[in-house]
Amino acid sequence: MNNINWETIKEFNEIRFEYYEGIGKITINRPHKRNAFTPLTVQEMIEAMTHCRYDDKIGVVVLTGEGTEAFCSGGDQSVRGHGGYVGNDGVPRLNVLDLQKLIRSIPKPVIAMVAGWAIGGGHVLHVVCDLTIAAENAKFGQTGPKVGSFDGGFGASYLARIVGQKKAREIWYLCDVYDANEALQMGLVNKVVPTEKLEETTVEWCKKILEKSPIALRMLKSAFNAELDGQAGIQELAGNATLLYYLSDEAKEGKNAFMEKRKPDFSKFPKFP
Ligand code: S0N
Repeated sequence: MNNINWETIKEFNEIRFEYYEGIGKITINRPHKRNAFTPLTVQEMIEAMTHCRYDDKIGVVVLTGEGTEAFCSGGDQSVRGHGGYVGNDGVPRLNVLDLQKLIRSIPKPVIAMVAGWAIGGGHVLHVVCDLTIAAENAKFGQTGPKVGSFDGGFGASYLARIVGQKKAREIWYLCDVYDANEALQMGLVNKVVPTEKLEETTVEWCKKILEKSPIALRMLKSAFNAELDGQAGIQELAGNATLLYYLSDEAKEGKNAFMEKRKPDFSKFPKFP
């Protein structure tokens, strides 16, 4: 029984943004287009994801699509113009790349809750999430070489880290569709559940995560990222180390000494082996 009462955090045009017991849920709300995203959809997701980052009540984020037909079918081909996806301002852009980076850098776990199609840029969105829970009806794949595009960033390299080089090349070169169990076998999703249990299971997973230490989760996410993200990944991990250091008496002694116009005394702090 699904008796989860989501409360609206903020009204948007192309997404829904809701809250329930520590969980922020972002739902692409364009089911008539199989939840394809426009520049506005992405801009709204970036705003919601940024809210999740700064809202202390939110410990985990769920990204999903409205209905059971699709999680997301990628960029809305009807607004793809000369040089990107064209928004109401007439400017072509590919702002989904900013969203991908935000999903990876927000220091809270992001779970993709996938029913139906996760295809093209919509597939990459679930790939960059920390975890994916799939309904039995979920279908996964890339379409780029069929529709005149490709994602050579996380959509290629991070996908290859997840499923291996051979499989990632197969996914992109053949543009085949994989069902939920095939996705599970290749490590592309964490769990497959009956479609009617998808939200219930996702909330159960969120609750288990919410019981855990937020700083441990934060450090782990940045550690997983650092392994792949080079200098930017090290910066993220190091930023978290700095956060922890700021919390220590040793770091506070440096700041206090400066403010009190005296020499800092670090002699009492241990020099760990
Ligand atoms: C999703 C599919 C497989 C669903 O098939 P189904 O269930 O048979 O439904 P349809 O009748 O086909 O669709 C229902 C209605 O929805 C519209 N629609 C579906 N997907 C899109 C879409 N992506 N854009 C616009 N409209 C869409 C249909 O047209 C239909 O509308 P009506 O009823 O009016 O006819 C199937 O629909 C499908 O294959 N969709 C296209 C999937 C696709 O190719 N997506 C785009 C892939 N490219 C990107 O996502 C690029 C963006 C990107 O992320 C990126 C990132 C970094 C670097 C590069 C890129 C890049 O690739 O450019």
